[in-house]
Amino acid sequence: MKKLLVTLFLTLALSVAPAAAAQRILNIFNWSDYIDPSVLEDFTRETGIKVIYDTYDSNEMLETRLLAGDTGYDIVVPSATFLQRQIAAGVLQPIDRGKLSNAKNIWPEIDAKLARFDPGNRYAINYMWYTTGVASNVAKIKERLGKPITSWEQALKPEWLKKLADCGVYMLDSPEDMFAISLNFLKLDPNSKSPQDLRKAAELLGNLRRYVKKFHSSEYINALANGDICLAVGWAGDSFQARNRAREAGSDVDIAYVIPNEGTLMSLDNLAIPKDAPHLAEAYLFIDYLLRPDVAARNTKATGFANGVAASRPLIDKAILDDPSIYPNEAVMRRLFTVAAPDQAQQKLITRLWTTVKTGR
Ligand code: N2P
Repeated sequence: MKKLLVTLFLTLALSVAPAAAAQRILNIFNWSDYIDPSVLEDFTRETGIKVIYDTYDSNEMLETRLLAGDTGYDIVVPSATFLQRQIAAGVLQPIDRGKLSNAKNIWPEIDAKLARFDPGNRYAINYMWYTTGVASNVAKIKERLGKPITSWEQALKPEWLKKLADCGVYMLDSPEDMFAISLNFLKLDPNSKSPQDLRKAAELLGNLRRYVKKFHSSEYINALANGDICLAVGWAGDSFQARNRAREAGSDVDIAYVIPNEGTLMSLDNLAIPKDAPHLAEAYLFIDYLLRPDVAARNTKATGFANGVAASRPLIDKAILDDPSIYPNEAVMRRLFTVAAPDQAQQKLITRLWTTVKTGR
């Protein structure tokens, strides 16, 4: 009898104990190289919430998961154009800013830019914003072109690019970026979705394929830092990370990032919560944590990307804050444009043209 009672007690205790001590969890799906890893550790230390952190390097990859439903993620970070489509598709849930004590730190001008994609700022909060430009190995470019990169010509014209093919060229595997900069370079509307214009851009890009070592959206950071490539059409912060990695390794590789004269695409990446997020309270806590000025400043310092928290600016190194290729000033801002999301039919054409650009088929 006594034995039975003990067994009963143990069974009961065991069935209750795990629930009482249940570990709080947060599942995050974010871009690679896009956070200071110590921010995640500190969040866990402060809240006891365990973070499971997965990464991607393309909006297409995220969107496929979101549209398939039931991602298991609590936080995702789509770029604004994709966000717009995901809101329409009903795969995200509204964010109640009243539940975020740090919502007051949100940068109003950036929030207004985001509102073009998320009317009323209902579904997302800006995380980082940035440009698409040209990162290059200063010494190798000087040697081969005789001058630094200043224009899209040097990246998008075969006469120039062929001089760099042997030292390695990467381009983003991101049709949104590549079509927008190509249309702009061709003096067409960078936002154009007309099949005729898109075909012209695809032709321009297809003619460069033979000089491009790889279309990829994250490997270029290390490839630049290691001196394996000398030019990448890439994103601002990633280019600064390449420069910093080379410096930290004590190598003599120097990486420059340029917003070409003709102007470029400005994009916004944003915190959003999938409709079926299993850990909603934890997601809110994390968004609120990222909106703390000190945390946002640390993420900018680690990634080289400008964040959406206005109140973080006094805490950011002057070298970063005063660098117009990270925090564009008025003059640079005038050369930046944003684009709208393509509809489904337009997206289909873009995807098909992009495959042809990359493979020739
Ligand atoms: C982070 C890249 C984020 C910018 N490595 C592209 N969304």
